[in-house]
Amino acid sequence: MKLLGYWRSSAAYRVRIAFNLKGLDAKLESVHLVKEGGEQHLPKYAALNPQELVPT
Ligand SMILES: N[C@@H](CCC(=O)N[C@@H](CS)C(=O)NCC(=O)O)C(=O)O
Repeated sequence: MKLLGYWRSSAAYRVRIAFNLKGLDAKLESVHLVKEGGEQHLPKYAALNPQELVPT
């Protein structure tokens, strides 16, 4: 399982807390929300999450 998020994202942080409580292991991948206008708006990411928000 993969979790795409950003270290400053409270929404992604809440998912990491839930995964820990459930004992689930996820590979974390960073989506930089600021760099180059936000990697969440890149077509590659938008294809995974059309809301263009983290986490996915
Ligand atoms: N309701 C959404 C909220 C997600 C959300 O707001 N994520 C913020 C970071 S905490 C985000 O991706 N912001 C990027 C942007 O607004 O472009 C969820 O819980 O998944």
